[in-house]
Amino acid sequence: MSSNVISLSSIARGRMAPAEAPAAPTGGCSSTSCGSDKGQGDMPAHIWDKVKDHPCYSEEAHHYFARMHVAVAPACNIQCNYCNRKYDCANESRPGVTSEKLSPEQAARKVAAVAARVPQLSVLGIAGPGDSMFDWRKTAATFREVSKLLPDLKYCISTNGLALPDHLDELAEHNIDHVTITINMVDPEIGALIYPWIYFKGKRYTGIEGARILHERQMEGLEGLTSRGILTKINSVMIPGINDQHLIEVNREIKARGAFLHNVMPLISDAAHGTAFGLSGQRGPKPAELKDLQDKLAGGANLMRHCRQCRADAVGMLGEDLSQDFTLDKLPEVAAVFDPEPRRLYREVVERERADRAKAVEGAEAELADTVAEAPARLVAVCTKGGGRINQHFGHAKEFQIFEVDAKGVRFSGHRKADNYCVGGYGDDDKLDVVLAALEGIDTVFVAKIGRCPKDDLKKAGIEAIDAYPFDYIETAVAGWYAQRFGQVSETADIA
Ligand code: CLF
Ligand code: SF4
Repeated sequence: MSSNVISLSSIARGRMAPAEAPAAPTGGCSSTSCGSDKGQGDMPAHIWDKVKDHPCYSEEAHHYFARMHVAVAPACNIQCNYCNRKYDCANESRPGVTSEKLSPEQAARKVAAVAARVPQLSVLGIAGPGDSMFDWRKTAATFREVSKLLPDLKYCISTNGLALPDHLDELAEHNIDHVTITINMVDPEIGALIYPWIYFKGKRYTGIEGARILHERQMEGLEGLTSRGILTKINSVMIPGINDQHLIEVNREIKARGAFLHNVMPLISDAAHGTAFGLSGQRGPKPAELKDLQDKLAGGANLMRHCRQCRADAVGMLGEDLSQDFTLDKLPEVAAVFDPEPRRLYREVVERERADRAKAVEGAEAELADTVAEAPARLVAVCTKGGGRINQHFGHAKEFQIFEVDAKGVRFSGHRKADNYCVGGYGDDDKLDVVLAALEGIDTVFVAKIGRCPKDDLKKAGIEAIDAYPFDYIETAVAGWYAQRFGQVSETADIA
């Protein structure tokens, strides 16, 4: 292997998270698998080709590939009750962090700089901080500028859908084959509780009338995308007491109109964000409520469960953010020259790693097939920084990935954010409390390594930390552990 090949085995050994892996020295889902962790499955080849390197459209791809957003679209044509315009678009980014607004030319320079340092970069998304289609001129100009510099990126946009029907044909012209529409309702009466107003064709509409126009435009946009073969993901913000049960109907309607993926995201609500919902005390859902709803949606439109609600200027693998390394003041004045070699080499390594992991998953499933079919499903937490492996120290985990395991297999279930426990080499008791809250309802956590004190602290809280599978594939380790516990009828009798 040449010296500039990026080795995933180094990622596997936990030496670097995928997006930390340096570029080469040159400077540079049945209907299946979209959100699936099993790769292509029975997905048609032309669809797989579109999603296999997209970290949001393929759960498997998010172990290997990174996305970046450029904040070029500040204006918006609607008001959502979970948004404060001082902050980023809450549809596609968490509120509370202001982005640096960029011109299309600055955005292109930033993309070139990121691509030169992050060979995992596969997707450029425009997700605000307002609405990417209301601000269509800037969005289109950005894709135009970037395509001059980097020919191999996938393009992706996120929109509230109001302006979408006006630009359907232009999407294809710009090679944008992934579009996200945020659809929180298909019933304007519910919509009126979420959207106080919209601005459409030079006029402001409020209440049910505004919500009806938005709904009709969203459906028209979705149908237009489907008929053009553009993959569409639907984001829905789950708002307890307002649209939580209604999202089952939303899921049905979007599936009927050809949506590829449905991403149900928890409302983030805090009075400090100054949003209407935050100020009125509207709460977001608990992790268990979100999971219950997602479980009810199984069998409908395919679900995405690995969304990180990233910001409108996010850079890196999902779950990490390198945006502060690429602020305007740190960008070169002239765009970096595109060097395809590190990116090509990285993809070669990923293909080998994917094949290896697929074999490991098959082996894990075979092992689970020998376990007792009635054994209870278990949720476990995993510390990982990519590559589908248990390769992170407990103290460094800023989030836990959650997997569900039973005799049928090991399935990704979601993630839970937690402050990392270890600060400057020492555990921090306050942060341990945050970690324990994040692990609510989970009694087993897989780690590459853990100190004796936190291990004892977790034990006192009823959580077992397992460090017997460092750097193994998650599925192999979790299946091995589960098979050991539930492999014999006599053993399962006393284990809840
Ligand atoms: Fe960005 Fe969105 Fe494209 Fe992904 S994010 S525009 S589809 S490239 Fe991804 Fe981020 Fe979730 Fe969005 S994790 S908030 S789903
Ligand atoms: Fe805010 Fe986005 Fe809603 Fe516009 S569409 S109001 S920017 S959350």
